[in-house]
Amino acid sequence: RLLGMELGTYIEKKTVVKNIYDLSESEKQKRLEQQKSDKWHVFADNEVILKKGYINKRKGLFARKRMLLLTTGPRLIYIDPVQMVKKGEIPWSGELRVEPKNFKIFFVHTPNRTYYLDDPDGYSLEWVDSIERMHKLTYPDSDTGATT
Ligand code: 4IP
Repeated sequence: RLLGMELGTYIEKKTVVKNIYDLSESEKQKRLEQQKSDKWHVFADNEVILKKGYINKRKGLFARKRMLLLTTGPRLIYIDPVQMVKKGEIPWSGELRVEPKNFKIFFVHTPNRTYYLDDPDGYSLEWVDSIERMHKLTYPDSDTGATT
């Protein structure tokens, strides 16, 4: 009985989380209005920020600390938090695939490049989950979205 209740709560939570990403136009406008006070809003190109956080992006020998934004669109935008300038974007496509390595490290595979990212706080699985959800919403017929 307890297990049944837990399962019910779990399914309910999953549904709620899905709705957060599948925003209606009016919800989007409301969220955008609230977001204007967010210092990262200017980088989001008038899209709703669904998830944000500091990650280290490795390229070659070195890793750079960046603020990563997942927005409706969907887009994955990374910003230099010291200079406060946008450094780039991870390109979205049906072929984008996200792969967790451990609690800190995750990869975002795109046709031309694999992005090596690490979340120093150890929430890599949240990133993987969020990106996969957005991928499934945007490319419902794609079967390459998940490796988990
Ligand atoms: C840079 O290394 C940074 O990692 C850049 O990241 C990266 O660009 C560069 O790769 C790489 O050479 P150094 O800072 O040690 O020179 P960022 O743009 O976040 O600053 P991207 O954006 O592509 O990861 P190249 O190959 O893009 O130049």
